Amino acid sequence: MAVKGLGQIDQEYDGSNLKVGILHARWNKEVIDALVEGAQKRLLELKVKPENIIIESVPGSYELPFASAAMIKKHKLDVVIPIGVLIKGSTMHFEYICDAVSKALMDLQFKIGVPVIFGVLTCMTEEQAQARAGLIPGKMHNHGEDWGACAVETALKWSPYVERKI
Ligand code: RBF
Repeated sequence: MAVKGLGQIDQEYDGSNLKVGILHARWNKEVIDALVEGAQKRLLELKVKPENIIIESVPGSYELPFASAAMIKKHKLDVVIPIGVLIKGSTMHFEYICDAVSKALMDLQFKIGVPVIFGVLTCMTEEQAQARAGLIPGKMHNHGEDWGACAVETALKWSPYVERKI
């Protein structure tokens, strides 16, 4: 039994009244595609309607915070899942982007009053990223699935705007 990870959710949530955004970066596309697919799969399992899952993209992870804010407003989302894959290179770029993006996504929730899930992998190697997207058989599961589950639970329990729609 694994100690790390999301573990069982405390109930099967019904996301049929939710509008959910998935905003993904396009850097490290193989891993991104698997994570987006995992998030989408879990949202559908938790009854989010296909027409209420809006998927858009940005070039890189650095663009995620600003575009997340715009996407929430544009589509009146209940929750957004920004998805990015950052892999350490030979310069300090990685550290600056990881730091700026994680802080901006955290801050955005308080500014905008809508939950923002942290769907950003910050990996030292390509293999770490592939493993966390479920792309290496027998290693780890697809973290995109966890982000889908987090989005539904957090929006239903905590999003201030959800009740109006039910
Ligand atoms: N974006 C990512 O989403 N993941 C990366 O691993 C990544 N690495 C980058 C490395 C360098 C040297 C540069 C210049 C950009 C990188 N970006 C990466 C793109 C970045 O998030 C952003 O799109 C650009 O810096 C333009 O604002």
